[in-house]
Amino acid sequence: MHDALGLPALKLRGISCIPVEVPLRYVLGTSAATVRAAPLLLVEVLTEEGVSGRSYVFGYRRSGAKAIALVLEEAAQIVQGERIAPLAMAATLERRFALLGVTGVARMALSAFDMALWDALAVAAGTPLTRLLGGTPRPLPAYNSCGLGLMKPQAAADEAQALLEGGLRAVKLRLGYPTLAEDLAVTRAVRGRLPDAVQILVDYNQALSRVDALERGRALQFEGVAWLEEPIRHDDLPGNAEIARALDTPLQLGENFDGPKDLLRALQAGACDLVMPDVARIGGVSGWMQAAGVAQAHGIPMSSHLMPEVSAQLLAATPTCHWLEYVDWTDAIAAQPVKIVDGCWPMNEQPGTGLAWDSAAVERYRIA
Ligand code: SMN
Ligand code: MG
Repeated sequence: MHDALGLPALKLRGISCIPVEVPLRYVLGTSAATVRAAPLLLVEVLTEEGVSGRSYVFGYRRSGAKAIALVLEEAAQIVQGERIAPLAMAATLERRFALLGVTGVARMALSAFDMALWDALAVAAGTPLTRLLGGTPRPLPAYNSCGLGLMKPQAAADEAQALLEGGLRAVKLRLGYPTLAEDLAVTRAVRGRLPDAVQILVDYNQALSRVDALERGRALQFEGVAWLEEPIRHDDLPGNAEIARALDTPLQLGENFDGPKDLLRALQAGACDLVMPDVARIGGVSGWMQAAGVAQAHGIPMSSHLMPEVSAQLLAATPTCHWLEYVDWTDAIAAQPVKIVDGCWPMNEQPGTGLAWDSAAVERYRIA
């Protein structure tokens, strides 16, 4: 059976969830936690027609990946046998999970489900996901977000230089050292080592108080930094608005937006100049596209957070597309790791999101 667009009708048969923990090539020490290995949940939606749709999410902790799997398995049971329709399924599931609260782990589970459903539709249609969303596959400017955790200035400069492989033209530096002097020393060491044309983005992972953020932000304005990310608690919207108004450096928020409503609230509060939703928290592909409309209406550039494979498909259909956050975390399990070309994430005409795993590697890193 096909619908009016010629898309095959797909019926949900079930879901498979595999938690893995993949080693990271670059250890990432943030002001909140040190990440040495990434717990990921690999998701596959199965249909009666034999087409499958894939997604994955970063679980942050092993327990996170496993908890997301539990919720996801129950969610899939609720809509099992129904025709795949991401928006209709999201409406049903958000209602059924309303009392638990569609946030945190539950939000990530429903987002992962939505992403896999969209992948199945695009695979069945034989088209890249971005085309199904109205976009066109094209190389996307990416910044390297691997490594550059909290470390000594010299080590940071060395690592930053190595991170320009593939012609990448921007890197992300984590700050939030005990003192402003240390933040400045590391930023200057990295700035001094990289060509002027390479942008440095800095991320505090919510480490600062409002007062400290104003002081450190004012100092960093003269250090050649292209954005200041999450200086204080992400949900202190008046505080972020105050900092955004006080500084020339654009303020970036988004990885903690819980659904499109959070992006709207942040923009209505003037809390940031730039947004970078995480597809696994913003509500999957469906939530991302809704958020992209809100960002466009406010004239705000939109970047992505992690999961570059899926994010690339979405950014290519995002009117205010800005930067793709590149990480190499799935290289250890990908059937064909993606290589950056001339500073860009390459896109091709592969159907869906193009996610495909090396099954032996998945078994090697499986944690349950
Ligand atoms: C980040 C968050 C979580 C895990 C790794 C890195 C960071 C980012 O805040 O923006 O990439
Ligand atoms: Mg961040």
